[in-house]
Amino acid sequence: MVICCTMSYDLVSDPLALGTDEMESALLERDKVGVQDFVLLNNHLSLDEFIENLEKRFKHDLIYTYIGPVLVSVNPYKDLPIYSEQVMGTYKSEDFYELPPHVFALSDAAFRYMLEENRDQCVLISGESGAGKTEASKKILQYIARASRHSQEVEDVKERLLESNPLLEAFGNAKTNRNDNSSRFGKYMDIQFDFQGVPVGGHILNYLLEKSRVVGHAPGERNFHIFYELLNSNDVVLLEKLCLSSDPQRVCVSESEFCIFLQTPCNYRTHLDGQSSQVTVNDTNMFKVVRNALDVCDFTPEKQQDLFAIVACVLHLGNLQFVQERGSRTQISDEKNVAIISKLLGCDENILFAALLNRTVAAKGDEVKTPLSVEQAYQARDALAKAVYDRMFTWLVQRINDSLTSKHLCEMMQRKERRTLFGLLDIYGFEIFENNGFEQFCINYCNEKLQQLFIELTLKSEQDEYLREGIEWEPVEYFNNKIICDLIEAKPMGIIAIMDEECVRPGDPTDETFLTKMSNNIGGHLHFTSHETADKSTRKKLGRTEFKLKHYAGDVTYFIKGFLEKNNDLLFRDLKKVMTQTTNSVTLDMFTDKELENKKRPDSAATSFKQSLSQLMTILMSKEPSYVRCIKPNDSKRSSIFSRSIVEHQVKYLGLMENLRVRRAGFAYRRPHKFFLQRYKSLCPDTWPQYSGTDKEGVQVLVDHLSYQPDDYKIGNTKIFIRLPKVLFATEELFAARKHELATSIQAKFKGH
Ligand code: AOV
Ligand code: MG
Repeated sequence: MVICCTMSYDLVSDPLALGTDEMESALLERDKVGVQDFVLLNNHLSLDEFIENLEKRFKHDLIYTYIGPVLVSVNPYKDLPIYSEQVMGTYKSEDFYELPPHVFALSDAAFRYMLEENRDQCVLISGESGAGKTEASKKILQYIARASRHSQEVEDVKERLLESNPLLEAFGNAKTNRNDNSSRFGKYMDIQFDFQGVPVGGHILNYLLEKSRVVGHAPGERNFHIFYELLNSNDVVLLEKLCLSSDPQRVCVSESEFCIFLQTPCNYRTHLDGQSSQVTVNDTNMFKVVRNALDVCDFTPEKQQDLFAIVACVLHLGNLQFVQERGSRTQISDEKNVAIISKLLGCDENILFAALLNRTVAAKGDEVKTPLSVEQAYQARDALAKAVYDRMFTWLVQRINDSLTSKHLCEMMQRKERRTLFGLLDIYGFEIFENNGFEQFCINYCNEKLQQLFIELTLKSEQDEYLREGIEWEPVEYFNNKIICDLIEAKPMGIIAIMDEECVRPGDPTDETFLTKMSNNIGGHLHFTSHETADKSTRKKLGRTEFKLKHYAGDVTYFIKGFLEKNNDLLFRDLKKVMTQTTNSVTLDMFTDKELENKKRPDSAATSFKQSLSQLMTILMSKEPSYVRCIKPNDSKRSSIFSRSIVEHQVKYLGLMENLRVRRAGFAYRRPHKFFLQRYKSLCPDTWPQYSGTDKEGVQVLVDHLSYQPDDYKIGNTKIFIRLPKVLFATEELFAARKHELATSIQAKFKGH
C-alpha cells in the first residue's frame, strides 16, 4: 500500500494527538469542516455520518477525503485554486503529513514509492460519467511531470506526455447528456522512468472508441469535439483544401451543412460553473491547442493534413445521399460528394463510386457483384465512416506513442536496462441514458471489471492477506460483482457468447432472436430481466425489445436494436479495398492488404473488447495500485449543489463503507519484514549494522526497542502490520534524525582525515 497517503494523516483531525486546549479547538474545527480521513471518525460510523462528512467538506471546497490510502474526490464543478505550481511544490516538500488530502499527495506517494522500492505503480480512477476521472488523471500527470527530475533531454518527453491529453480529448471526447467533455474511449497510459526517476518515455493503450457517434448522436449531445473545432478553426486555407468552405470569404462553416450533426442547437460546456460565470469552451481556440499539440508530438504538416482530410472525409461521407427510382438501381444523388471524398483520400473516384453501391461476393471461385439496396448503401456508408474514424483514432495513438519513445528509451531498451512504470487508467464512467445500446453495454461492462479489480485488490485481498499472515480477523461482508462479470463473460452461456453465436448463426438472426435466446438461456439469472422473463409488475415497464441488467452501480435498461450489427462490425470488402488504394497516409497505414487476404472471420467487437479488458486487468494486477474514487455531487453539473441521495447511491455502490470497515479494523501500514528491518535497523543497537537472526525476529527486536505497544502492531508470517499511521510517523521522524546524525558523523570523519 502507498504509505505516504496514509501518512498525510492530519494531526488537526485527530484531536487525541493534541493537548487539551488544542484538542477543543480541533474538535470545533472538525465539526465545521469534517475530517480528512474517514478512518478517524467514530468507530461505528453510519452511512449518514459518512455522507455528512463529505458534505461538510464539499461545502468548504474541500473536495478530497481519504479512506486510509484511498482518495475520495467529489467533483466541485468549479475551478478551485488548489492546483497551482505553488501547491504542487508544497506537496513535494518534506513534511507533508500534515497537509490536507489531495490528488497531488496520492501522486507524490505513488511516485516516491516507485522510486524507493522500484515497484511499478498504477493509479486507478473510477466513478460514474462526469464524476471527475479525466480531470483527476490530468492533475496526476501534471504533478508527475513536475515532480520528476528535470533535464534538457527529458523536457521533450514531458511536454509530449502533457500535450497528448488535449489531442486525444479533441478526437475522443464529446458532449453527452451526462458530461460536456465525456471520454468516449478508455485510456491507459504508462510513463516510463529510468532508475534515477527521469521520465524517458510513455505508452498509451486505447480501448474501444464509441465510433457510432460519428454517424449520429442523441439530442442535446454533440459529435466528437474535433469536428466543431475544425469547422470553427478560421483557417481558410485548410478549410478550402478540405472542401469545407466553398466561399473563400466565409471563414466559418456552418455546422448545419453537415448531416452528421443532429440539427438541434447545442452549446459546448456552458455549465462549467453554474453559479458565477457561464464559461463556454471556445472551439476556435481549442483548434489552436490541437494544432500546437500536433506540432509538439512531431506530426509533420503532411501528416496533419492527412489527419484532417480524414475528419473532413467523414463530414462529407455523412452528406452522401442515396436514392432509388422505381425499377432502377440505387444511385447517389449528389455525385460531387464522391469526387470530394476521393480527392481527400487520394483514390480513384470510379472505384469508390462502385464500392459505395455494390458488394462483391466470392462464390465458387467467381466474384459476383451485387448492387446494394438504398438501406444497405446507407449502412455501408456509415460503416465506412465509423471504420475510418475509428482507425484514424488508433493511428493517432500510435503516432503519439512513437513520439513518446525517446532516443534515450531506445538505447535503454537495447541495453535491456530496467524501467519502472507509472500507469494511469482513465476510462469512460458508468452511464445510464434514456436510450442505452451496445455502447453503454460495453462501457458499463468495463466499469464492472474495474469494480471487480477494486474488490479483488482491496476488500478481498486485504482480508485474504490477514488470513495468510495468520492475523486474527473479523470478516467484513461486501457485495462481490463477480456474478455480473460472469453473466456477461461466461462461456457458452454469457451475454457476449450468446451474442457472438447469434451473429454467425445461419438463417436470419436478428436483434430480436438474440433477445429471445438470452431469455431462454439466462432468463433465470438474478441480474438479468427481459419482457419474457419479468414478473408482472416489471413487465409493464419493460418493452419487448428491451432487457435490463442489474449492474453494481444501478439498473440499466438496454434497447436491443443494433446489438448484432455493432457486434458484427462489418465493413464490406469492396470499401476496405478502396482504402488500401488511397494515397492518404492514415488510411494506408490502417487498411492493409494483409487484412484483405485474411480469410478468417475477425473477432466480434464485444469479444475483442473482452480480450483487451482482460489484458488490461493483467497489466494492472502486476502493479502496485492507488485508487481515486470520484463522486458526482449532483446530476445538473452545478457547483455548490450536494444532493445527498445522488451521493449516497454512489457511496453505496462504490463499496466505500465496506472499504472503510476493512480499513479501520485493519492495519494502515504493512511492509515485508525484510524492508522494514532494512529501513529502520539503524534505530536499534541490536539490529545495527546487521541483525544476525531471521528478519522476523529482527523486526520484533526492533519494535520492542522502539516501545511499540501490543495493540499498535502485529507481526505476521512475512510482514509487519501497523495499525495507526502516527506510530509510523514517530518512527519515521526518529529515522530522519538518525540519518542526519549518521551523515554528520561521516562528514566529520572525512574532515578529520
Ligand atoms: P469523467 O471523466 O469522470 O466523466 P470529467 O473529469 O470529464 O468526468 O469531469 C467532468 C467535468 O467536471 C469537467 O469537465 C469539469 O468541468 C468538472 N470537474 C471535474 N473535476 C474537477 C475538478 N477537480 N475541479 C474543477 N472542475 C472539475 V466520463 O469521461 O463522462 O466517465 O465518461
Ligand atoms: Mg472522462
